[in-house]
Amino acid sequence: MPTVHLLDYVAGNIRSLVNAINRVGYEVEWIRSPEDVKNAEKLILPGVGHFGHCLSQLDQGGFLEPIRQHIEAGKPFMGICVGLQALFRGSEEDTEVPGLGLIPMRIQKFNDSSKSVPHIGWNSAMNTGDDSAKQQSFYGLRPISKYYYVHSYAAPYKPGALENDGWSVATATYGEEEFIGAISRGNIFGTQFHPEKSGIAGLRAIRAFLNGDRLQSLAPESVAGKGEDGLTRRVIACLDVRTNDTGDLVVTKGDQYDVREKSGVDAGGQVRNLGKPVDMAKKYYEQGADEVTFLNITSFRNCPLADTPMLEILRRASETVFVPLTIGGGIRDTVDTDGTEVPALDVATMYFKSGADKVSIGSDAVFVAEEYYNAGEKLSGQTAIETISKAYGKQAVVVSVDPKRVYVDRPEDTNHHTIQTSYPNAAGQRFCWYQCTVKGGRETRDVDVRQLVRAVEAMGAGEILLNCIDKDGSNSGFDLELINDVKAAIKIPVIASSGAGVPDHFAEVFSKTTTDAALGAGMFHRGEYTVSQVKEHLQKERFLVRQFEA
Ligand code: 1PR
Repeated sequence: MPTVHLLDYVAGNIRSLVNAINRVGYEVEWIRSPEDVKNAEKLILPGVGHFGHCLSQLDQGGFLEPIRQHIEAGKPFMGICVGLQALFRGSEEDTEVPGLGLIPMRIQKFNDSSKSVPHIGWNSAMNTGDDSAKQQSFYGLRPISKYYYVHSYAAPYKPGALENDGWSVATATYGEEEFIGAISRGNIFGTQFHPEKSGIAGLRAIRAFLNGDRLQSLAPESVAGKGEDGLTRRVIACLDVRTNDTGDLVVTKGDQYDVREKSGVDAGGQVRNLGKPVDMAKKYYEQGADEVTFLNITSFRNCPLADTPMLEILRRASETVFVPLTIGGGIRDTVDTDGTEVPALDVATMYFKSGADKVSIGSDAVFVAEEYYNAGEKLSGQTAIETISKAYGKQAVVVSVDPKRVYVDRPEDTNHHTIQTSYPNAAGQRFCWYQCTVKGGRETRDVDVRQLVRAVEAMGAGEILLNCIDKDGSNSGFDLELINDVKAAIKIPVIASSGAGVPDHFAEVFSKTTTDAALGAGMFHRGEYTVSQVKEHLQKERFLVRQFEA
């Protein structure tokens, strides 16, 4: 197998990039010292987290100058995400830390006054320039394809500025802002998106870079059928995973979080077994799921952390699933079976190294939100959310919320934020608040969902996975009132979850709320609908979705 060199300094999910490189027929050799850069022919610089952190790490490790020399020598270089940003002069994210300065522009933060930031999801990389430039693609990028982005900072696009300097540029639009999605000149290729997480379209870009296929003519139908720019609606498949009564790790699914069978041969308390986690993740990827989430809904108390079965599930899933993987359950400060105290950051690191792109924090987020308010809304800097977000970037930290409705006669009857609901309870009460729960809904806490999401946003969470215990497994559609209430309270993206039963529920949640993504579980696991059917329906209803490329 031919080789490519990969810099080993980064935190984050490097495993998926290695898997993607292997998939297109190359082997990875690690760069562990600045000396190794000299031996590299093709070099990839991945980057996650903060611009300043990445660039300072590279600088302190003595890598910056060898990288500059590699590029100046005309050898193939690819920068991914912060790896692309490193090519610029600097970034608003850390004004003190300089970039490589090959591009005399600065990276800027997205404007969050009218849209969620970070920008998370599938967006375009469309060639700029005149009509003849648009007939060509660089490194296999296609106008009809979508690519996975996750970032708060980007290079704003200024027409002609880079093209006049010999660069090929592909852009994407987020809200009112057009930014650089990919650039290339001579031996340099940079992508703001993550090609290793962008399905077949991303693998095509990696293959083209490694094979040295810089420019290709686009097929006429690709040019004519130029895709629609902008962020797509994300459809996520969720796998609740736990050990069943015979000790096997299975995908299960509850009704209002109760996962035991109530009818059929297993009636009387067996855990519902809906399939094997890795096989099901692959199936949903092949159906066009934009992300796959695994929730470990029970903790593996008797198992040393390093052998947690979820790690193996992630390792195996990331070999075949080239879209983002989220893992939730048990992300908190932990005591291992031998008595060793393991901070949440180390637990998360194990998951990232095994192929996770994001970790999802449930119960621990509620406990730390309580402490945050008790301390007068002061950050401690020590919570799992803060430490993981600081090390890996906020896009890597999801907070999973498990709220349920508490009805009251009047808003004055509670200290919590209430909504007037169109769905009164049996007693006719027309107001409710959403109470946060922990331990898979087993225990309620004196925190409402608004308090929770505001606290975790302040701590550096990048996204909210918004479940709803009342709706879970009901097939009656999402809780639109809850979603609108949460969306109005925060800037970070929200994933609507719980209640999807038919494809039209996805169309409904996207038209009646401003949710950023929607998640389904039971309807997919029971084989009632496929992810592709949901996407076809969304497309029919004129929502922009990512087409699955075979
Ligand atoms: O508290 O950090 O260890 O995390 C535990 C995680 O496990 C949390 O994210 C919590 O939501 C989840 N969890 C715990 N118990 C259950 C359970 O079901 N008994 N599952 C559970 C949560 C809810 C969704 C589900 C949607 C969609 N599952 O993930 O997939 O409701 O379902 P539907 O489309 O079929 O309606 P920690």
